[in-house]
Amino acid sequence: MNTFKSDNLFKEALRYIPGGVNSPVRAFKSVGSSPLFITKGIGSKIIDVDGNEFVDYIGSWGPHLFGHNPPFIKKAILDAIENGTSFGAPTELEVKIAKLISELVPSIEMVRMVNSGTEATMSAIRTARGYTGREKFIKFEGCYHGHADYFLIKAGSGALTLGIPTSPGVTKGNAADTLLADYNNIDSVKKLIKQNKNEIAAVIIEPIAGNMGVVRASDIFIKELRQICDQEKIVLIFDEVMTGFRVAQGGAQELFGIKPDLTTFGKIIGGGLPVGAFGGKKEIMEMVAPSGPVYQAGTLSGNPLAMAAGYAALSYIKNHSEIYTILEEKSAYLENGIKDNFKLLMKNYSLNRVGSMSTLFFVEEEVNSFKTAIKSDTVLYGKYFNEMLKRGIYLAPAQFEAAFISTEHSKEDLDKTIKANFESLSFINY
Ligand code: KE4
Repeated sequence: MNTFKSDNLFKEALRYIPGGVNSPVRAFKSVGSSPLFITKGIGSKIIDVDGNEFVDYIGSWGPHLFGHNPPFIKKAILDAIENGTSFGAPTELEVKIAKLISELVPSIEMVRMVNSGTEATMSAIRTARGYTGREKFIKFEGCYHGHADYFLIKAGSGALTLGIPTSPGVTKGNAADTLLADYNNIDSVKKLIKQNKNEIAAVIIEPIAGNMGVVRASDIFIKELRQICDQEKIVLIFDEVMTGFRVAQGGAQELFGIKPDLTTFGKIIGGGLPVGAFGGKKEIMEMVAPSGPVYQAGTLSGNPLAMAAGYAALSYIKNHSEIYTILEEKSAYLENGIKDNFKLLMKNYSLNRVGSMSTLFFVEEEVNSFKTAIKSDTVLYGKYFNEMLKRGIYLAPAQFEAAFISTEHSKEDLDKTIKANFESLSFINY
């Protein structure tokens, strides 16, 4: 595979940009190769500067539920740009998207738009602190909620991949209020609550983790978490930046049948443009300025272009709930093909999937916690990644991430992936 132009661009990028990338996980650092510079995305494919075409399972890390540059989102953006890009003033579309989100996700009585998942989660924590008057919060080891200081304590995603789950630059003061529990372990939560009675403002969780690789919380764990937060008057925050509108029309909370107090969103709600959001119970959200004292702001929050793209995406989701059946069929087909390969190769790797997000862990035991996820052989994952790339399949360049299928992934794409998976697993194991 010719990577001449990408290699040269990467050398130049390293001169001007830390690590040559604008987000660490893109650097291919943990898979031992150099990143490809992409020029175009269309449907299920991406094309790099050297003309190589790949079946894309990153989908910009989750936003592209409908594949790259779907015509209906492209049209919405082009129509919007005729009227300008941003006014710094309220627009009708912001009211419409807020209403639509609350229709699709019943726990959302009010919602505030922001510009990234990180802004959404940090604002949700601040709001929970303002609402309860308490300062501490519980997160789970291996979950990633963006890069606000107090989240970068044993975080997942790129922080875990690069071996910096607790980042330098995060002060002791900031870290002091972050309490760490074990995913899927309710006793670890009870212990922290006992030790910090009436001091905990919130519990934040990825109800289906994507940032330690895909690990689904158990129904009983989520149910007990809801019960404990009710008893202790702790704000339960579902971080659905990745799962929102991905795993179901109403997100992970629809699958669990559990209503959190606050939910954070990102990725899909921006239709490929920078958007995040946080919302939930009216009595909590009315704490947010200017209706309440908890300050939160953003120059480009709710800007017309991003709202046009996001509203087009969410409107399609509202009017075409059948896409989740289609995504499930495609994802199950791929899962079954890969598991058939495991049988042929007498390998018992762990393939975790919820809807159209999945992770292949290179460990031969069930992965249902952070402790089992990190048993995965990341060196073998790196070899697998590069073999799949040679065969035209573009996976996450990191073990502790999710792969995403879009409505545009064809049977031909999936068959090509199953074949490449067999050949790659054969090659790296022998
Ligand atoms: P952003 O600030 O990157 O928009 O969102 C942060 C975030 C919050 N919560 C969850 C559950 C998330 O998955 C994310 C971001 N996800 C990563 C992928 N694992 C973004 C990719 C990257 O960091 O470049």
